[in-house]
Amino acid sequence: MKPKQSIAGMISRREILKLSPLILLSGCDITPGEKTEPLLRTVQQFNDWVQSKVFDPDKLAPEYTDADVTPEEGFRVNGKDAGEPDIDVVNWSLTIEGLVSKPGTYTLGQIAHLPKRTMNTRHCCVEGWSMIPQWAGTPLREFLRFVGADPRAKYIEVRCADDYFTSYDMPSALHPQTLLCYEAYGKPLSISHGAPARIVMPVKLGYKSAKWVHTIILTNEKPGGYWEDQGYDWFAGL
Ligand SMILES: Nc1nc2c(c(=O)[nH]1)N[C@H]1C(S)=C(S)[C@@H](COP(=O)(O)O)O[C@H]1N2
Ligand SMILES: [Mo]
Repeated sequence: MKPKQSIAGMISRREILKLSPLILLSGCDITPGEKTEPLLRTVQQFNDWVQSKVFDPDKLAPEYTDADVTPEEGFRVNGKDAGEPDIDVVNWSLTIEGLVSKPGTYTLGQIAHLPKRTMNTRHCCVEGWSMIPQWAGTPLREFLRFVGADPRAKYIEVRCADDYFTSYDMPSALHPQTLLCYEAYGKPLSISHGAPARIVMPVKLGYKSAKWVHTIILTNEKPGGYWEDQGYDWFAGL
């Protein structure tokens, strides 16, 4: 990915990220333990804060032509578990809770009636590989408007059928390319890729694109995530 300019426009974002806890730990020769936990948290919070300042809500991730799309055989599956959770695609519904005026459950039919966006964007896994699938779904912001989400809520948490979870800052959730995705390659999402609906967020690392989403919660208290709680970057912007 192309390095973004920092606030000052003088040092690249990568350099800011060099302030990551591991480097700091080795540099200061502190062994991880109970005492370093608050330090790690402080550095992570600083890192999230910097990234949220650098984030431009109007800047789109690159979109590619159909000729650039990764052939379907190359549409890789990845996840914390080897298999897939049991999903009842037919009776599935999405629950929305927290700071919304119309909390409750919503069917895939209702979601599919909202405006649809198709996009060829790159999915970047933190493990060092990427691909360009063709995604389609409703922009998450359309769904959030539909359910009367409070735009002043600071965070959004998503929970998944495999007990995975992650969370986002509101500006990233409202980004035009953040999808509540239910199709890939012009077909309903397969179970292995997160059917019936997942998040796709090309402005963030792949672990933010949660599969098998069943609940969305709007909150002002910063939630964590499956990988984030193990020390992975919370903001995870590209
Ligand atoms: N529910 C759930 N979502 C998840 C994961 C997971 O383990 N569980 N793994 C993440 C990671 S690390 C990646 S790279 C992508 C992989 O999506 P794909 O299988 O469609 O390629 O899903 C993300 N979303
Ligand atoms: Mo990933």
